[in-house]
Amino acid sequence: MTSTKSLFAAVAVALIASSASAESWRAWNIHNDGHPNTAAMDKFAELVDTATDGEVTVDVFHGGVLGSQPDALEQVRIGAIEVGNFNLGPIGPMVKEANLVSLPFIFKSVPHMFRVMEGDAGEVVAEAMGEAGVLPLAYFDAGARSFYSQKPINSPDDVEGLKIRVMNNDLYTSMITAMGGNPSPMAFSEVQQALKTGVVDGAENNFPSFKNVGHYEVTSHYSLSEHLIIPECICVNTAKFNALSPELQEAVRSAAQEAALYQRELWAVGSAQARSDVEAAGITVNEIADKGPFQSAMDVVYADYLAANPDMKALVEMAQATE
Ligand code: BDP
Repeated sequence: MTSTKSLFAAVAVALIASSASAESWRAWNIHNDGHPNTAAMDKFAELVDTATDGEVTVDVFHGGVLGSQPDALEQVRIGAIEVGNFNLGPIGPMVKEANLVSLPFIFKSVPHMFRVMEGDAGEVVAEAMGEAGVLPLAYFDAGARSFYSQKPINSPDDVEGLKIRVMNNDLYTSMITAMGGNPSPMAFSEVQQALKTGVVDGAENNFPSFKNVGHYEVTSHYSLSEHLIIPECICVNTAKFNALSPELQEAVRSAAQEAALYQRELWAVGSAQARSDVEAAGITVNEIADKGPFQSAMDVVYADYLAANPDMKALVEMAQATE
C-alpha cells in the first residue's frame, strides 16, 4: 500500500516536472490592435496552445514593446525571444538569400510572391534563414509597398531630392538613390514623428501600416508605385524549434500555417478597409498609369547588387522564371 502510494506520488511529481518543463515562448509583433497581423499572432498563440495541449505556450507582445525590428531579429536569432512576425526586408542584412524579396519589382503580384516563396527559390531562402537561426514556419501577406508624401509621386523623377524613410536594408537605400532621392533608414516607431516634423519628406508602406500608425495623418498623397512586395513570416528560433519532439514540431508548424491562412483572409479585408479609411480621412490615392520608368530606374540597383553578389544570380533567375 505504502509502495503504491509512493508510486502515485512519484508519478505525480514526474507529471508536475514535465508540465514545468513545458515550453513557454515569447513572441515579438511590431503592430498594434486593429492590424491584421496582431489578430493573426493571437490566433497563432491560441492554436499552438490547443494543438500542443499546453506543452508549448506563446505569449505575444504587440506594438514592438520588445524592441525595434532589427533588435528583435537578433534576439530571435540568439534565442532570447523565441518567435517573431518579421518582415523579410530587415532579414536581408542577416541572411543574404532573404534579399531576394527586397529587389524592387522582383514579384509580379502577391500570388506570384507566394508561388515563389512556396517553390524552389523559397526553399533556398527558408533553408538559409533556418541556418541563421530564424526559421520561417509560414508566410503572411503584406501586400505591396507604395510611396507617400505631401505630393503625388507619378514617376521616379518625382522622388528626386526627396528624403524618403526606408527600412533597414542597403537595397532600399540603393532603390531611393537610383531615383535621385535621399534615403533615410529609420525604425518604424520613429517614422510618424519624422514625417510630421519634416525630418523626412516621405516614406513607403502598405495601406494597413500607413493607416494603423497614423502616417496618413501627416501626409496627403499615397501613390500606387507598388515597388516592393515583401512577405512576412512567423519565424521561430531554429534551435528551440528543433529541440521539440517531432510531434510538437508538427503541431507548431501546422498552427503557424493555419494562422497564416487566417492572416491572409484578414489582410484582404483589412487592407481594402485601410485604403477606404485613409481616403475618407482626406488622403488622395493616385494610380500610376505606367510603372515602366520606376522599373527601368531599378536596372542599376539589380546590376550593382548582382555585381557585388554574383552568387545570388541563380536565385534571382529562379524567382523570375517562376510562373
Ligand atoms: C510594416 C511591416 C513591419 C515593418 C514596417 C516598417 O509589417 O514589419 O517594420 O512595415 O516599415 O508594413 O518598418
